[in-house]
Amino acid sequence: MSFSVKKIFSEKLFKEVAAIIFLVCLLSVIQTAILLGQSSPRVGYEYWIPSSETDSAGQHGIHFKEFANGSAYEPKYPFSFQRWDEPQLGELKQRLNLEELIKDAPTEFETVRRIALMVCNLWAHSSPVTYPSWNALAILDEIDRGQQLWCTYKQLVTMQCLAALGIHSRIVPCHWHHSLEFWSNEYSKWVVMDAWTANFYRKDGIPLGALELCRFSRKTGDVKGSGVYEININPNRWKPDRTQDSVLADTPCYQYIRYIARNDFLSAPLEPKPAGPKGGYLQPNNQLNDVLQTGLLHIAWWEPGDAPTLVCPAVRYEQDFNFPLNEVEIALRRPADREGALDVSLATHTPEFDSFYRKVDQEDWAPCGSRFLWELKKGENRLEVKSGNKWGRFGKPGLAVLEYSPEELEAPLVERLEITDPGFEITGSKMKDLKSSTAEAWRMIYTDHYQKPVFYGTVTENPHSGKYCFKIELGDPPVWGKLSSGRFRVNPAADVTLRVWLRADRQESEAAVFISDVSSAGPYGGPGRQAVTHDWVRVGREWKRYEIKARLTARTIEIMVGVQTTAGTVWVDDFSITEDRRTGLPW
Ligand SMILES: [Ca+2]
Repeated sequence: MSFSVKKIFSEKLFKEVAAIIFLVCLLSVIQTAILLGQSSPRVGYEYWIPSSETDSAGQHGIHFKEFANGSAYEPKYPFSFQRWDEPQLGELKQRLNLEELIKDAPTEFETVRRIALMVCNLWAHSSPVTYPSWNALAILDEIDRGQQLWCTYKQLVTMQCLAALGIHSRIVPCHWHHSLEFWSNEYSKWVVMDAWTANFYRKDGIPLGALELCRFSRKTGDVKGSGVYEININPNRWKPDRTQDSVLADTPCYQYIRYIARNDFLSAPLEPKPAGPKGGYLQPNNQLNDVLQTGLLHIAWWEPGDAPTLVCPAVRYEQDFNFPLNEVEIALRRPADREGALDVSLATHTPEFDSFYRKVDQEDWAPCGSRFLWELKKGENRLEVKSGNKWGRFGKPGLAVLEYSPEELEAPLVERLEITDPGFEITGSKMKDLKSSTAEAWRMIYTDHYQKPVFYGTVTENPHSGKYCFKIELGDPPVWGKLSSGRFRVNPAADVTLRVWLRADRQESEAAVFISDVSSAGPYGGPGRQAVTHDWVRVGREWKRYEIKARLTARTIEIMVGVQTTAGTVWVDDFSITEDRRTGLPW
C-alpha cells in the first residue's frame, strides 16, 4: 500500500485545519484573559477560580464551584531558611518579651507591624564603625553599650524576631538602603515592612512588596504618581514631617532591588572577611559591603532594559523573586477504577514543614498526609487544606468546592440491544448512496476525497437475506473504507457479541469488524470514541458469518458498530448484537 501523506491531507484541508487551530488558540487566549481579569478580587498570585469546567469532571457527576489553589514553586536560587530549633530564637524572644508584645494582635500583619515598630525605637540611626555581626543578640549587646547602627541591623533584628515566631522575612538591598520583606500568609505575597523608615506601602488597600514598588519606579526612578500610599507605623519617626498617616509615597528606594537568599544567620553565622586595610572598612553604600566584604549572596531583579549586575546573579521571572511560601498546591485526580471519590495530592514549599492539614465539609481541621482519597457525598462537598510549619504557623489555605450528582452516572438499563436497520432493507428501499443518511442510519466514514471509495451503498446483487446488502468498492490505491452504524444504547460493564455476514470479490480479502465507544456525547459520560474492540478477518467469495466478542467498560453506554475494508470489493449484510451477560461493576 503506497500513497503519500500529502495526498491524504490535501493542501486545502491543511489550510482549513490551520485556520481552525488558530481560531481555537485565539479563543483560549481570550478566555484566559477574561478568566484572569475576573480573578482580580482575590489577593495574591497563583490563586484563581475557574468559571467553567474544561475537562471530564461533568462526565463523572462532578461540577466544580470554587477552586483556590496555591503554588509549591521553588525558586531558581535556593533560599536558606532559619531552622526552628535554634536556641537563640528562644533567647531573643525572652530578651525582647515578644510574646507580651504580640499578645492579642488580631492578625499576622499586626504582629509584624508591632515588632518592626519596637525594633525601630531600639536605637537611633548611625553608620557602624566596623561591620557588625549578623546576630540580633550580639547587636542588642552593642546597643546596650551605646552603639548605633544603620538600617541593615534594624531589619536584621526584626527578621530574627519574626523567625522566632515562625514568620519568614528577608533583607532587600535596594537603592542606598536595606529594606525588609516578610512572607504574608494572609495576603499570600511578600510584603515590605521597613523597621528603619518605620513604614509600609499600600495601594488599593493591599500592602505592597518590593517588586511591585520597583515596577512603579521604573519610569521615573521613584513611586511618585503611582497612587501608592506610605503608611507610617511610628509617630516618632526620623522624618517628623512625615508622621501623618497615609501620605502619597515618593520613595526612590526601590528603583532597583535585590534580596539576600538567607535568613539563617543565627544558625549559620556570617563571618566578615577583612578587605583592604586591617579589619576592613565600610563603604557608604551599605549593600556593597555585604557582597564585597562578606561574600554574602544577593539575588538581583533584572528585566529587559536594565544594565547587567556584576556583583551578584539576577533573576528575571517573577516567581524566582517572589517565590511563594507555605501555600498548598492541590492536584485532584479521579481514580481510574471508581466514581464518587477524588485522589488528592498535596505539595508545598514550606520551610521547616511540619504537616498538611485538611478540613472536610464542617469537620475540624486535622493533620493529613500528602495523598488521600476524598470520598464525595451527594450534594455539596468542600475540602480545605493548609500547610503548617514547626512553629505551628499556617500558610494560606487552598480550597475546592464541588457539587456531586451521582444520579448522573446511573444510566437506565437497556432491555434489548438494537442496531437500526441491521440488514440494510430500510436503507436500501429509501436511498441509494447514503447521501441523505440520518443520524440513526448507516454511513461511510472518511475524512477527505482521497479516502472516498469508488462505490458504496445498498445493492440488490446477491444479498445474504432480504432484498438488499451493502457494497463497498475501493479504488487503487485501496484507501480504507469504514462503514458504521448509527449510535445505540448498551448497558455498561456488559459482555456482548457482534455478528455480521461478509463476502468479497476475491479470496483472503481483509476486513476489520469493530465496536466503537461513543458515550462521551451522552449525559452519562464515558471514554469516548475509542474502539472498544475490533478483529481482523479474512473474507472469501462466499457469504460467511463473522463474530467478535467485547467487554464494554463501566462507563460505556453508547456504541457504534461496523466494518472497515482495506482492499477490493466487500459486501456486508445482517448485523446482529446480543448481550451475553452483565458483568456488574467491580465495586
Ligand atoms: Ca439484507
